[in-house]
Amino acid sequence: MIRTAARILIDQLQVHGVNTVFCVPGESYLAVLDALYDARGIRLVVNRHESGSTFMADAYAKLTGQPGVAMVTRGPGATNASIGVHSAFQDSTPMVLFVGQVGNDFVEREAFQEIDYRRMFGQMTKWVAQIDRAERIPEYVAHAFQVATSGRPGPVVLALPEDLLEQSAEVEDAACHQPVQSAPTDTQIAGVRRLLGQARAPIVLLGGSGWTEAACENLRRFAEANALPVACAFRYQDLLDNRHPNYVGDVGIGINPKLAQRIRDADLVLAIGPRLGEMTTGGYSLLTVPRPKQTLVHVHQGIEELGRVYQGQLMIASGMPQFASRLAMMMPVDAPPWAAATRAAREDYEAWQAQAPVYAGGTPKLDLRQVVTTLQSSLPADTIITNGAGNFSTWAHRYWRYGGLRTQLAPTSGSMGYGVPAGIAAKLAAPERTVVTFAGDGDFLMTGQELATATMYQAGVLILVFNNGMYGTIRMHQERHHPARVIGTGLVNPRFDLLAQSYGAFGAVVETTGQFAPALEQAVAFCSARRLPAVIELRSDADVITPNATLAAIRSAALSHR
Ligand SMILES: Cc1ncc(C[n+]2csc(CCOP(=O)(O)OP(=O)(O)O)c2C)c(N)n1
Ligand SMILES: [Mg+2]
Repeated sequence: MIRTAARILIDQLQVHGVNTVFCVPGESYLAVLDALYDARGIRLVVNRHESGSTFMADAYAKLTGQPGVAMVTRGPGATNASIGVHSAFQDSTPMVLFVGQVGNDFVEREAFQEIDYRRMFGQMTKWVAQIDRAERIPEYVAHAFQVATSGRPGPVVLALPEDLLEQSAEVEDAACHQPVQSAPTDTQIAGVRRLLGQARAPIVLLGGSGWTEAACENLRRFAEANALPVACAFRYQDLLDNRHPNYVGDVGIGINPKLAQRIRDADLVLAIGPRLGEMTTGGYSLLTVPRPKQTLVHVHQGIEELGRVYQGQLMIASGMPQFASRLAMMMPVDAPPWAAATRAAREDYEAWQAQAPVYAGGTPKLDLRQVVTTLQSSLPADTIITNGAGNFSTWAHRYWRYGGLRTQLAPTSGSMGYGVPAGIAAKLAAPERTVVTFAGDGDFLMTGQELATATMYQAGVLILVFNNGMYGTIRMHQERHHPARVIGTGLVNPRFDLLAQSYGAFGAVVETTGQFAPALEQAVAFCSARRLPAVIELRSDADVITPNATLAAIRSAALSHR
C-alpha cells in the first residue's frame, strides 16, 4: 500500500507504542499534524512554548518508562525546545524529538528558519539525523527509538525536511524497538560479593535512569539482607522509599554533613546507576579523581560512563533490572559488622530532617519546613513531587520523604522551568495520582504559561510558588562572593494568585504558617473536583535562603573574611 511520508511516520509511532505526543505546531510539519488527525490512540498535547513540549516529554518518559515524544517546528521551535533536550541528555531520559526542516532544494542557503541540527544538537543528543526518503522512515524511526532506550538512555532528534513530507512510498512498518541493556557476568557478581565480604564500612549510592519497580524491589531486598545503608544521588531520591530504615539520605546540593562524612569514610562505595557527576560527588570531593580512596564498584548502563571520571576497582556495564536481580539472589553477608553503623546513619538522616531551619530572628511568619510537613501529613505517600531549579527545591529534598520509585520528577541538569510542565505531564500520565510542583518565583515564570495547557487538558496539578522576590540562589552566591553588592537578582513579580485565576486555575496567597493548611485543603479539593490546576503563592521571608543559613549570615560571614 502506498502511504504518504506523514502517514508512514505516524504509523511508526503507533508501532513503537507512543500514546502521547507533545508539540507546538508549525507550518514546517503540517502534513504530520494532518496525519495525526485520524490516528487512533495517540493523544496530541499542544503546548504554549516548545520548552513545555520537551520538558513534558522528559517527565512523561520518566514516569512511564517509555520514550517521550515531541514535535516542534524549524529554527525557533527547535531552539526553544533545546532546553528540554539538554535536560533529557543530562538526566539520561529516552526521548525522540521530531523537528521540521527546510527542503533539500533550499538547504544551506540559510533559508527561512534554517539551522543545521546536526551541529546544533550534536552535543546534547545521542543521535541526530535527517530523514530524506519516505521509504526509509520505518528504519530511521526504529533506530531512533532503539538508540534512545538502549545503554544509557537519552534524546534523539530526527529532522523532517519539507520535501520528505511531500513524498509517498510503499514500505513495510518496522517492528517495535527492543531496548538493549548489558547484564553483569558471573565473575563480576562474584567480585561484588567478595568486595562486600571484605568491607567494614560500605555504602550504596543509587541513581540514574532505567529503574523499574522490580529492580527497586530487588535492590531493597539486597540492602535489607545485607543491612546496607542506601543513599540516593542528586534528584534520584525516589529509588528507595525514604521511609525505609535503610534509606540514609540524598547526596546532592545541601547534603547532610554527616552523610558526606560517611561517604568519605566508607571503605566500599557501591554506586549503582548514578553518573558520579559534580552534584553527586560534592564537586568531585567525596570521591577523589581519578582514583578514589574508597573501593569503588561502579555500575552504569553506559559503557562510556565507566572510568570516565573515576577508576573503580570493578566497573560493570549493566541495566538496572539486570544488575538488581542478581543482587537480590546474592548470598548475604553473615552478620554484617556495619549493621549498627547503618542504624546510626538512618538516625542521622532522621535527626537532619527533624532539625529546624536556621532562622535569624525566631521562626518567620511563614515556616517553609512546616509547609512541607503539612503536605506530608495531608497527601498520599505516592504523591509525585516535581521541581525546577532554585533554592526553594531544597525544602522538598530535605524535608519531604519520597514514597518510592516515580515519586520525584526533577532535573539533574538544574534547568529552571522544569517543574510546572513536569507536573502537568505527570498528571496526564497518572491522573489518579496527586502531583505537587515546587516552583520559585523565578522558576515559575519561565514556563508558567503552561498553566493554559493544564487547563486545556484538565491536569489538576497543585503548584506551590515560593515567592522570595528574587533569583535567590544567585543572590546567595552573590553574597558569598561579592557581599553587599546586590545586582541583577531582585525581581518584581505579578500576583501569582490572580495570574493563576486568570488561567481558570485556583489561586491563593499564603503569608503565614497557619494559612497554609486551609489553603492546601481548598486547593486539593479544587484540583480533584474540577480537574484543573491550583497555585498557592507562598510569600516567604527573603532572608531564609536555605534551611541551613540566612542571607544576612552569609553576607556578614563573607564581609568578615575580606
Ligand atoms: C534556565 C536556567 N537559567 C538560569 C539558571 C541559573 N539559576 C539557577 S537558580 C536561579 C534562581 C532561581 O530563582 P527562583 O526560582 O526564584 O528560586 P530561589 O532560588 O529564589 O528559591 C538561577 C537564575 C538556571 N539554573 N537555569
Ligand atoms: Mg525566588
